[in-house]
Amino acid sequence: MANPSFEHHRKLEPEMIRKTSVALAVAAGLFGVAAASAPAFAGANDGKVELGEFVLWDNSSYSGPIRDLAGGQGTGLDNYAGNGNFINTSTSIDDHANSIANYVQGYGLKAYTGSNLTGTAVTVLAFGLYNTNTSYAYVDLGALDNTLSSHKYD
Ligand SMILES: [Ca+2]
Ligand SMILES: [Ca+2]
Repeated sequence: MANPSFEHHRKLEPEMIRKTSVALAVAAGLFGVAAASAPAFAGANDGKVELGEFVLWDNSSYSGPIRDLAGGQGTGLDNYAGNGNFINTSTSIDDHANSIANYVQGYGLKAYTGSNLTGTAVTVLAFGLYNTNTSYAYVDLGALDNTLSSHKYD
């Protein structure tokens, strides 16, 4: 059942989504050789948004301090409390995310307001997917701003 609190707050930004896709395609084309020789998951927790990551921002509109987590089934953080801060800040990711995006292709997740996958859940689709009520990216979390505390991939 759709969470009515998101109906009026969620705003898809297809223009940004297209730009991101183009940027990734261009980077892959220009730096394909270098990328191919890099470790597969070297990019997590480096503050750069990359495919294969679940990304949290302190502020809405994908702005402010960022934390890029390893994504996919069986990986990534389940509980945010005690598991670090936004990159180069002293702000815990726990209860501070205002925008989120899943850059993992083929796998969605649920993010929860409580630790250990409790409380109210936000459904986050696999990278690039969105429909009327859910998306792979949320420009803000409405009533759930600054509340997320855990997540798990489907
Ligand atoms: Ca990264
Ligand atoms: Ca915040």
